[in-house]
Amino acid sequence: MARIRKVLVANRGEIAVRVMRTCKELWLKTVAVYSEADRTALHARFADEAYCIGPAPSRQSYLSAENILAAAKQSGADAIHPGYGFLSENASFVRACDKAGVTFVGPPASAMDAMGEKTRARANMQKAGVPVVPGTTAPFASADEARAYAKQIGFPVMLKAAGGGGGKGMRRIDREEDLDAAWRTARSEAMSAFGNDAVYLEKFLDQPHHVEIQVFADTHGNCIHLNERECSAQRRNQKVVEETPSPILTPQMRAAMGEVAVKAAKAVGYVGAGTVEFLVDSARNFYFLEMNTRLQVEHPVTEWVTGIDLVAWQLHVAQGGVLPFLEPIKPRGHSIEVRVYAEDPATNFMPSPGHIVELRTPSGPFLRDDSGVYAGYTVPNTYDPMISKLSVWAPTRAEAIRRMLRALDEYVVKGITTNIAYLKAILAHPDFQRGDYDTGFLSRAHQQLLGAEDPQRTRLALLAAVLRAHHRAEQKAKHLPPPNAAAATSGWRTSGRHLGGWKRS
Ligand code: MV4
Repeated sequence: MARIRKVLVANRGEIAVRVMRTCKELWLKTVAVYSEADRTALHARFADEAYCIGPAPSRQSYLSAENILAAAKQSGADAIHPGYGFLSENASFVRACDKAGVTFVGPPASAMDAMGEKTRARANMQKAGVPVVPGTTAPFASADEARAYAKQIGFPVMLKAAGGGGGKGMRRIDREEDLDAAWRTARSEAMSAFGNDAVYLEKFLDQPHHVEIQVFADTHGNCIHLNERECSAQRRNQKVVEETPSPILTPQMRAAMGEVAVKAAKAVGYVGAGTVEFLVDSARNFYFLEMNTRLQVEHPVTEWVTGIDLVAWQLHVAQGGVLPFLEPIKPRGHSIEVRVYAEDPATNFMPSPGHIVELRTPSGPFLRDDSGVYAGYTVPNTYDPMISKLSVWAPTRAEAIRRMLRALDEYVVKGITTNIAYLKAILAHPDFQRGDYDTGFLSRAHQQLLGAEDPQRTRLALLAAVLRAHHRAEQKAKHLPPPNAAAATSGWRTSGRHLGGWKRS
């Protein structure tokens, strides 16, 4: 494999900036691609060169293999790093890169094919002796076939899309009479999410833990694991807080899951950074769920406890490099990551794009803020509203929680609404502090977490009420009708956002 000199990062936001940082440290030239909505985006400014690859919609820009490869050709980039999301797990994009003679920094297309179709992945894992969640390894031809199988393994069951993971098109079915409706909705959701309406069944595991193992393989047959990440703090199948080590893993479980994850990666000829996801049930049995054939959003927590720059390893392996460490790495300390979103928990987490008037990000000992935004930037409403990831390291879990709370206290974003207060409430919650939480935690604690007062918002709400009362009194004095009653009580006004904040379109 040829030596890489210039990397095109086919992504946007925090991950594009993060990948470029490692490229710069390795003396590699960097190329950004951006859509018309991202003209002022940080990643476009950060790179040595930047190319517009199309209009705002992802399908016409970040998901356009043709436009991305045209930018690679025009810039003379000899490698493409896909980040996560977009084309990062798209086997036909890998084949297009191979054909264009551009190194794809990631696994071969064959490994993506083996793991991308979830029933095939499960069949491959069963063959490799990897324990999978009890269920089928082929899609059903009809609802009747699904019904017969569900009655055989017993309700509740989980109907899932064979075309892709992440919870899209997933439906829990508790009773036989619910199956037909679930069958229809799951298939239509799967079709719109993956262009494939095939569905299969698994036995439903009640409020499992979601624990994943980082694996890394080179092109010389070496494959190791870099321990686990606990990802059970999820809302609507979206990870919110991740940590390593997992509070529920024993050393024996860690060794067993690591060995199984390496077996899974080797079984599909994996190369590069990958993540094997497991569900862990209440009896602490673990089952293969799916494999993500990309670098994950939450990779920084693994970097903190191992001291490894995973993107540097990706670039090293993409040029035929041998894995630098072949014996298992002994991670040290504890790391936690939180995802900071431009969304408003008070309005059911509606995205809150808009102009960032003021931004003060946390800093200090053993803290990292992977951000895709800056003061003065306008967060577009076209893409995922995650604006940054905050991660910390400390010798113990308790110290890591304390450090993260200190960091979140420092984090000031004005002009848009974020989930920072919600994140603080999670870290301060007794169940989280005890390390006793599963995938049902955030929904069980939902009201408590939203209710946690954020002093800043309280002050703004009080100010809003005073201003409104003053305005009413003025209107009355002038014998004018009171302000529009509806507007005065609409949801967003009490959030204080109307005080120079962003107006909802
Ligand atoms: C499951 C499950 C329980 N039983 N499958 C979530 C998305 C994808 N990663 C698979 N997921 C799950 N699959 C069976 N058979 C529980 C999850 C799950 C989850 C489900 C609902 C809400 C949040 C969740 C977080 C992690 C895992």
